[in-house]
Amino acid sequence: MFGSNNSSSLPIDQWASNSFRKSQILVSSFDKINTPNSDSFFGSRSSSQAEQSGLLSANPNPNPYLTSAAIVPDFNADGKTDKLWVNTQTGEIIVRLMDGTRVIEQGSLGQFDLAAYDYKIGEFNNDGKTDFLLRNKTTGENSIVLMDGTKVANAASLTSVDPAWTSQIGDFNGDRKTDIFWHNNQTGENAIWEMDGTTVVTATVLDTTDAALTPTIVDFDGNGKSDIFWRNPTTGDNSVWFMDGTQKSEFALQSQDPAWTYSVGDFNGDLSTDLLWRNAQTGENKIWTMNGILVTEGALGTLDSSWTSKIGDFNGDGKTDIFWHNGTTGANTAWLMDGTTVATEAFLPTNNAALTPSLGDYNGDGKTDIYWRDQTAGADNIWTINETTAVETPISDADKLGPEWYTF
Ligand SMILES: [Ca+2]
Ligand SMILES: [Ca+2]
Ligand SMILES: [Ca+2]
Ligand SMILES: [Ca+2]
Repeated sequence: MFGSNNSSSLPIDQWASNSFRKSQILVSSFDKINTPNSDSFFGSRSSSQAEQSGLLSANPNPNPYLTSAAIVPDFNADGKTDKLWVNTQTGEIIVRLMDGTRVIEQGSLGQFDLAAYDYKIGEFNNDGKTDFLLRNKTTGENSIVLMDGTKVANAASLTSVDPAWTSQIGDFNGDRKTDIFWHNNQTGENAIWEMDGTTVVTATVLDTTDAALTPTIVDFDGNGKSDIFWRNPTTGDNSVWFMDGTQKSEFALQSQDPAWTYSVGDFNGDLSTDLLWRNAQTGENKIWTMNGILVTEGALGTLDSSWTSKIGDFNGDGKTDIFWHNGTTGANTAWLMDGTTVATEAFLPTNNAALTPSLGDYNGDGKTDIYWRDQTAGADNIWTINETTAVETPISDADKLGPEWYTF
């Protein structure tokens, strides 16, 4: 299954399904893709590697975790986060290029059977523009779609992989081209495809893990090559595979009670992935800054379960900050982080609790902004953020999208 390199040219309208079923499954699965626990985090790009590649980001933020087109959608490589929208009635997916609070261009990727299709974003050819890995979860078919602005530059089908396998993206050999990590949730089997554009360069089977373990892509040693963090959510045991291409070195990490869940960021700005732990029962939060397998733990304030977190960088210093939104009251706050401590707490305005936030740097100034989606009325607005202040600008009437459209 993993041994062949079966790329072939594939017009975009062939992999677009003609089934237009409305699907709540889509919405929930896309939500899952966008929760911090399942975000794929890349090996970071050191400045020297970036200089060597000749592809310094157009965004001034020093931390690639929030500027890499492999992680944050940027289809035209201008350093400004772009937006993906999905129509849950027709299955159409569109790309909107953003410039601050304006939509500067829009393009359609076609219509998909939303119950079957799953996507991951990545950057498979190192041109600084976000690409897609599309997977049909029903048939196991996969394809790569290389983007150039709102246009498809190239698309190719890859070898099919049985639906029991799930994909995650990383860069295991540090060549700044997204690779694919495959994990079989039923058997614990694992594999890596090292990619070059639409070509699978190598397909390597890795050791099988206990099927109870869940993998997350990280870079705990900050060497620009993705690692795999393994957690047993039942026992609380943790371990890591440090990767060098498809070669692994396995180490145990300290365990953490199963009541705690985690998301990833880089809270001290050293380009090694750190973990934000949250205990939803007690509301406790804490951070592990990672240096290889060495953990520095720091406790943060307590927030009850009506609060959910997303990561950004609101002062543009390269240290990941934490945005908290209260889904019950509409209250918002941001913790500007310095390692394991909250350097500044920004008490942001309260808004309608029904609005859904999505984070990105839409004006490309290195500081994360917040897009507020009004799913009912379509009266969306953007908060352009600078440290602890937010300036609100409504999306123009011409760019309003109806309630069947979801963004992430
Ligand atoms: Ca852009
Ligand atoms: Ca790679
Ligand atoms: Ca770090
Ligand atoms: Ca910004």
